[in-house]
Amino acid sequence: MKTSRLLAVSAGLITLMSSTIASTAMAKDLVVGFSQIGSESGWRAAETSVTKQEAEKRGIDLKFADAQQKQENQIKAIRGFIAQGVDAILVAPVVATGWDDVLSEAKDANIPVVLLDRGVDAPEDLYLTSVASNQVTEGKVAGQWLVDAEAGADCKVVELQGTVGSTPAINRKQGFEEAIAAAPNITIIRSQTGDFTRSKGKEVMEGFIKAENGGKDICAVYAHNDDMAVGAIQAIKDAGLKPGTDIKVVSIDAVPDIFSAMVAGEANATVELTPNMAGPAFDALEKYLADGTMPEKFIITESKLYTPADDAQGEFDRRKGLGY
Ligand code: GYE
Repeated sequence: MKTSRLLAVSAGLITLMSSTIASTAMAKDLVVGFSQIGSESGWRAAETSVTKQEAEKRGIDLKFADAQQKQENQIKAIRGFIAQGVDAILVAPVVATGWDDVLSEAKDANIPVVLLDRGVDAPEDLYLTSVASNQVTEGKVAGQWLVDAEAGADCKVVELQGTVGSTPAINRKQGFEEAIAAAPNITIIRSQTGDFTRSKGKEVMEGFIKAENGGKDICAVYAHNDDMAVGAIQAIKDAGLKPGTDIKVVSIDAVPDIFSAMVAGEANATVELTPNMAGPAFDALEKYLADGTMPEKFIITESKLYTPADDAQGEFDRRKGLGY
């Protein structure tokens, strides 16, 4: 307390009141860097737009960096944010490994990092909190839906995995396998990555169909996200089969496009994950930066199953209304 209280350079000449300085400091916007993965899916696009809206609502100055799917770009962006001296960093980590160094650099610079929607294989003290769904649960909810839908009938499943090495791909596979372990009638006959994109989902599904008697031996497709499911639906139609009936379609995300597919009778089930990961992340950051309140290490969002019986048209409209 000090110079800021009252600065008198020479009596009566220049006086700066501390209150002016204090209110200027209070009004300073939080500056938050956000290293986003890219725009591989409809869910990702929704998360980006919700994050921007949330920042704007709270007067947060968001520095946005699109990594175009590459971890090296994310690491560069994070180093850039550290160099700029941002107040905090959000990162949606494309893959699980390889983060220790850059997260340690942020920690040494005293900049809290919040993980959004995917996890990392790194010591927990390198980030403030992680806001994500329980992806094993998501896989289980999807698998349990199929177990119930197929009740005892033989069912051969093909699986479209997410990005190799990402936590949602690893965990959604595990959860689904755990759910169907109790149902010997359900087996996964093929599994390959479609990188969470619509185009790769379609391409890989075409290969599965070719390899499995023109698709006639496939009972269901399990896609780790809705975009790959939408691609698979196209491949099934191109093969002259009916998605939703000849081949059941179950996926994860609950984006508007999967609800249109449900309305058309072409998709059977999806598990919702909210694109609003930034809301809880900013809540945690604002408290932490104000008075040091430590958030929970893992903030887990809900995983809810939707089927066409849940007013698919209404769910589509509701999401569109939110700007997804
Ligand atoms: O499900 C998928 C996306 O990381 C949980 O990434 C997220 C996943 C989401 O591209 O659509």
